[in-house]
Amino acid sequence: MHAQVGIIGAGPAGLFLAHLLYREGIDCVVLEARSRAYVEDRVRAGVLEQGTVDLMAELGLDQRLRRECMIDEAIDIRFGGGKLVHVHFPELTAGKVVTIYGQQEVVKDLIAARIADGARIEFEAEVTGLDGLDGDRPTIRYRQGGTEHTLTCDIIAGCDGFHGVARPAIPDGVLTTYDHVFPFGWLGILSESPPITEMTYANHDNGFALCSRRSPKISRHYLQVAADEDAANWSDDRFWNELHIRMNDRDKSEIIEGRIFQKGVTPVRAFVAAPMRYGRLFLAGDAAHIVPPTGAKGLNLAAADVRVLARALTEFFRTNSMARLDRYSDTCLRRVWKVVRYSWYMTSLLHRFPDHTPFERNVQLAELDYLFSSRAGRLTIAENYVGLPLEDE
Ligand code: FAS
Ligand code: PHB
Repeated sequence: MHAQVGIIGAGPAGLFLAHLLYREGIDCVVLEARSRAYVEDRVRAGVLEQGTVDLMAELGLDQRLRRECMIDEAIDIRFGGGKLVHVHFPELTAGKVVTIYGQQEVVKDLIAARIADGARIEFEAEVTGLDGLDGDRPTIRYRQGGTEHTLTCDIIAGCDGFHGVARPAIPDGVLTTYDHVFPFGWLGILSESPPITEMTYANHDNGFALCSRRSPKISRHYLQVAADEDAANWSDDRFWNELHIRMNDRDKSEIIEGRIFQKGVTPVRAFVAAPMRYGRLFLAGDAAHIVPPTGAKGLNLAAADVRVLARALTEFFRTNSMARLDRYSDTCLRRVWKVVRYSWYMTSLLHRFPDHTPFERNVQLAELDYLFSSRAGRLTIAENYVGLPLEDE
């Protein structure tokens, strides 16, 4: 089998790229290790920047999103036993907002459209190896239905996430990796309960908490836990009681509890691999970088990467010029590092660090107090939260 572009992974990066290339008449195949049901049920991100919503609209895939999404105009940050920083996006960013629409819903919409287009997407097709990356005819080896297959390509897009095979296929000595593992994790739940008014973060002596949402009837809440925490150690009651405490809702008058139907621990980590390219292999999304979930940026950064990659691939297939492809990694990494910085800042601001000295704890609380009293400080958070402008690559 041959394709102009072989895309490894049917997550947001791979699926957005497939649609962008299809729109330009570029032949691509998506190879996904898991089943369709598995990838569509995977609960992850929930906050979409305007740029990501615009991408769904450009692709003509935003109908359900428009019907079912929620619009968030602000976040609240609670700290110091009763203080609250309110960051109002439209006031600070000339009208910008963020959109709440679960990553699994984005994936469902993108997969359904890909299949409706009759475009090639192979599920339960696990890529086992990449060859000839430094030539002009790289190949992808994959296993599907108990049979080994080979796909020859002009270009390979490694959109296979942090644990994929693309990044490891790059020879030793080529990549520089930057890794920062935070000393805690996030215990996340989905519950059948209405969310509180605002997307609300808390820096409490017991630890970080976040009250988010997926719809007017579904809440997404998180608690900071130990990095190696087992979700089984947290009964529903234990989770709710701790959330009330950390959100300064001890009388339980604000946060409404409900049936918890998903519970899991996510590591909090920042990781960058540079360059995001080797020969005919281009990395995008989590295959190249991980940002701490605090900034709600992972999915949005993946979408930004593939916008740049699709534009470069379109130039390549139309003119045979590799100029944009040669700039791909540098262009993406400029945005990646700014998003890593912002996500690191929000993580450092909002979590309790086990090894913090009293001095460091007071500096952290002073930062929150500064935001409480500084419009400029709140503007910094707002302009990053809604999404930095896409550079003209
Ligand atoms: P993905 O990991 O989504 O997709 C990669 C795909 O490649 C997967 O479907 C995988 O099955 C497939 N694959 C892997 N190896 C393969 C192989 N050998 N062959 C074929 N296919 C292969 N981000 C936020 O912004 N907010 C959040 O709250 C948030 N929560 C998260 C919670 C969890 C548990 C995790 C793991 C991540 C979370 N993220 C969050 C980040 C997440 O949203 C990612 O940034 C986003 O999924 C990135 O998309 P992709 O780069 O497409 O990678
Ligand atoms: C989420 O709803 O998953 C979410 C919201 C805000 C964040 C992180 C995650 O900062």
